[in-house]
Amino acid sequence: TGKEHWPRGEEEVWQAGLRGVDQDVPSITKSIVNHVQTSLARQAYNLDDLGAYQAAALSVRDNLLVNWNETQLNYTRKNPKRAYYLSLEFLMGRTLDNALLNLGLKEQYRDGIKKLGFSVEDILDKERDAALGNGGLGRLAACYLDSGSSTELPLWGYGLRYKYGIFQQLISPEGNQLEAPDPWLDNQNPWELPRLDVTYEVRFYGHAERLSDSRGVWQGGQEVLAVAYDVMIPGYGTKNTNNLRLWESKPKRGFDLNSFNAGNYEAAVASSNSADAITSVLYPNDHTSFGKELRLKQQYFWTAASLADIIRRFKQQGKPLKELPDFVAIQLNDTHPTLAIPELMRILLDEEDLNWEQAWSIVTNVFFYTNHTVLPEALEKWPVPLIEHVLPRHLQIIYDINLFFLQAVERKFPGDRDRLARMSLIEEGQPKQVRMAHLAAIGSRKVNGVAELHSDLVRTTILKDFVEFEGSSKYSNVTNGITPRRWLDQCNPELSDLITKTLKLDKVVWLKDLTKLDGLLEFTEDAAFRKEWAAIKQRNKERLANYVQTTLGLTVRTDAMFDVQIKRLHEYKRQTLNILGVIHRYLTLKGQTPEERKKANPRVVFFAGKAAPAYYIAKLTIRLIVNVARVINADPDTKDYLQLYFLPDYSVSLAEVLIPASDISQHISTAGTEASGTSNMKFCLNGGLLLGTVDGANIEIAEEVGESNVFFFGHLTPAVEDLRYQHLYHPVPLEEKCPALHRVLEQVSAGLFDDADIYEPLLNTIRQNDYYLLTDDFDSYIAALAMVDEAYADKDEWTKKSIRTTAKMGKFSSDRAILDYAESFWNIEPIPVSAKK
Ligand code: HBZ
Repeated sequence: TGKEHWPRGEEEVWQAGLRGVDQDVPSITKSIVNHVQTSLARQAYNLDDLGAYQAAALSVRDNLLVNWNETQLNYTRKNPKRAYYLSLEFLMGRTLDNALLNLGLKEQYRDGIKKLGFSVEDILDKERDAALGNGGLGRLAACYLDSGSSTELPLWGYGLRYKYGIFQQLISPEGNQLEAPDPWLDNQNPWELPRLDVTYEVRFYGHAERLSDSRGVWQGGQEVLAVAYDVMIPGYGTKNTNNLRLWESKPKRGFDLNSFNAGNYEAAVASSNSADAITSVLYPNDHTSFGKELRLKQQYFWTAASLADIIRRFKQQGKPLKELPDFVAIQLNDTHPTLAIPELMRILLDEEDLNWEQAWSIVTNVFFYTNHTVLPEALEKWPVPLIEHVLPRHLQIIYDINLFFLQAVERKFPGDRDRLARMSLIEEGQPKQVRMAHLAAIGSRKVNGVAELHSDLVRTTILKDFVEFEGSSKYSNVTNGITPRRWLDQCNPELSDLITKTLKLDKVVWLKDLTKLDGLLEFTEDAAFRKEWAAIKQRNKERLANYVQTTLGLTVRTDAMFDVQIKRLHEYKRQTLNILGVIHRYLTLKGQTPEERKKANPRVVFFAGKAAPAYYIAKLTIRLIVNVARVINADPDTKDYLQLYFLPDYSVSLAEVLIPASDISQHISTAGTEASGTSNMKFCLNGGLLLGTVDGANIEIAEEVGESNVFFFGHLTPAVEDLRYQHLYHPVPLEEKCPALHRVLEQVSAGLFDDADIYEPLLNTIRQNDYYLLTDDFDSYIAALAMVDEAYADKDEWTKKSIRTTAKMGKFSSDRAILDYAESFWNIEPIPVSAKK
């Protein structure tokens, strides 16, 4: 009857009070003005761009909430199986522009904002990035949420509401990276809805007792409150608007009343502070695991609150817990949420009274684990004594899981003690450590890597024993994807319009079925189309040059090739190879006569990226880039042919300016080290060509766009192990092995760019064991750069390559990736909000 949803009052009165989504300019301006008047308590005469941004954002949020409410009500009515994406990072960037595009209200808002005396571009620029992530892993989570809503899947995200996101990067005059806090919430955040009534208590420390073989009880210690903040995730071209629930920690009220009563006010306040501390800051380390207690508390706090919320929602249906896997799928984004596995066991055993087999069968059908790296130093391990101290009951459960698991391994491989030691959840040592990837793998229904090569490496290296034990069907691949809404339509509106016009399709159609881009292929031979295509690239280069001019006061020439490498600074990503290549080019130019130089292809090289604050070698690489830039940009002999910029404080918003402006981008990790890479996809989608190694998703991009449209170089994955062995046991002096690189290092050592000696620790990583194979790949890298120059010399042919590249990027939409997770892993279906039941 529908009546059950109107439990009180008169339905008509309720209906009359409900608002819909604003559609026309007058309702939009009215809503903005209302927010200026009441939410901001300001007036037309004293409203600045920031105020206008806030009022516009609040009005957009009202519209999002209409759809969000309808979506959630629809889910509650239909009770479908739902999926939850647990990620410690969501690198969302800005929201306003994206929300307008997804709602299809960009033009109406542009007009309305203009009528109010503001420009939409100016106010979009007032928004701070929500930078709750380090890099690829966090941005992937954000793309997946966009795709989940756009494909109408019942998919929620769960994460933490960090008070401070990734640090702000400053560059000192000497070229050193400095870190400043990112107080992104200081101007209020219109995109979140505090749910102060949705709270859970999360326990730490205390003591655990065993009550029987499998049951236990955990008491005492400290209890902290988790408070929900909801962020609306609008789909593109649909009303479906999913939820991202972020938890904030706060002290449980009255929790330390004893201290207050005893007159110990300060101690009581101090322990309150420690509850707040849990969600105060995002850890800025990618690809390292280093056992900090506060990080462990973040992980448990978030998984415990999220699971409690998921189970409460499931229980509202009144179904028995054994049906949990029929209604809930939980994706673990890397091992960071792995404590969810023992936590769900604890709930089922200790609170719900299930036996071990029942509980383990539920757990292993609910969880799915995505691995994002095979680098040994990045695999998470937690010291046993630390877990014992913070989560004593969970340690007991982990030991029990391990016991049953190793017994099963022993049955299949009797007497193979080495295998047991390799597979154990516990690594022997001082102290013993829990191997989180092993726990995630055995506790999950499926395990996947993020590109074909990477998933193969997962199966054949880090989880080889597990594949042998459990069979290979559990170990799978889902190649990453990116959302074409943000990474084409939003960041490159002119190209998006040209594509729409050329394909003669509604843009909603191709943005939701990106393989439609294929239709551009037939226009590669159309000279007028190529001209428009190239002109858009040129204007995007000018937009970037403008940005550099206004933010850094530097003048970038826009008639040169734009060569871009933007990503976290890491030895495996080999920014060092790139900067040494730049120096090589500089030295070559310096050695030429002015006449010879005129033949050079002018190049502007851009770097951007942050280094983990304690990663000394990565910070030294930044310093080298900055100082090389200082010298070569000032050199009158070469500055017409080579310019170099390090753009500080890389972010999602800066990426949106850089990516559409690139002619060539570099993805040059040592083969076998970059799990996938996703910026490679973004550049290619925007018609930038790729210079890279045969690694990660570069391989699949080349399969799609054709090897003639990418520039590959370097050794292949199977050679890497041997080469490293050679370095250790049969080293060849650098001047023999790679004279060109030797010459470059000599110049750096001699102090051509900075104080002599300052870069010795960095250069020694290459001279000594050269783990990332720069000495093996340098010559082929330089050769590949020369091929790029040669290809770029024929502008028209280059434009054809650019068009062909964009045309063949359909596979890399995150819609394809999320639908693959939905169908092959989660077994969930689209639940369109518009369709009546
Ligand atoms: O995940 C990246 C991979 O390096 C990249 O190849 C892949 O495309 C991307 C998405 O699958 N991994 C990360 O970005 N990892 C982190 O940022 C990270 C953060 C905290 C950690 C460990 C890793 O504790």
